[in-house]
Amino acid sequence: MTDLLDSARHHLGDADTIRQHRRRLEIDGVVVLDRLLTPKCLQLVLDEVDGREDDAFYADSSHNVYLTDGDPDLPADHVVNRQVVSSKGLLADDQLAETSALRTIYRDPTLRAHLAGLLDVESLHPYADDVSSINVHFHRDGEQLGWHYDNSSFAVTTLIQAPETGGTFEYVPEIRSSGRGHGDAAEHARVKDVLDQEIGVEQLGISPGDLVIFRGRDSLHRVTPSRGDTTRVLVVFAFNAESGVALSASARSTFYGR
Ligand SMILES: O=C(O)CCC(=O)C(=O)O
Ligand SMILES: [Fe+2]
Repeated sequence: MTDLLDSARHHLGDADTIRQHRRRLEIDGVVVLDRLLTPKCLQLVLDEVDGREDDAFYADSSHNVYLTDGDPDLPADHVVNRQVVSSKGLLADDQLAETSALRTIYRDPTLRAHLAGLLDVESLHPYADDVSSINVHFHRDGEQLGWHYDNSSFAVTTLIQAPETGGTFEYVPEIRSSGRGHGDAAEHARVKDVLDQEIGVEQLGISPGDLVIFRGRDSLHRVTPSRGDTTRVLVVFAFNAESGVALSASARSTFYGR
């Protein structure tokens, strides 16, 4: 077990703790292991990514909440066609050093077993491509991630550096249970209410070093615009329940620009 993680704080690998975390994920759709990354680890990651905002890929794209092309048979103001803005930048896996502290965390067998247990899958595997497994997101002043559902059934993230203000993770739990497609009329009505700010949304209070496990395929979520001179830095650790899964060429082009 790596000493970059405060494993004692969260009893990583302990069967009872895994059960508790699994239950919390089922009920809330999210589990936060606060301060799992040690201060030393956070400093190592900050040193590694310091000044690398210019190496990142900024899609500066608009998209619908489903991350699809929409439906030309529906009106432009239908939620399937309504566009939100995402402007954050990202460093892909192959832009990170082989010796990165993030790889040590990603490969740690105790953490992986803990995550597999709480996600109720047999084991977790890296992506079979050179871009997806570990990503670093930068949100500079004014940058944001618009409302969306994730393509993957779960996400594992860690905030490395918070902006001065903004950059808040907001979500609406369990807004659909299909996990795929453009949804039905009831789901469209709920999405419309979120986009029109007609219903309240949850805000996840997180600090640097917290590990977040989130079910993003059925919960609409976004990151509000960051404000100030301090860049929001967030790491996404992407896993698969099966081995050999690689990103499609079109998704690679959309999310990584190559
Ligand atoms: O930046 C975050 O906190 C969430 C990132 C996210 O939702 C995503 O990468 O799909
Ligand atoms: Fe997401």
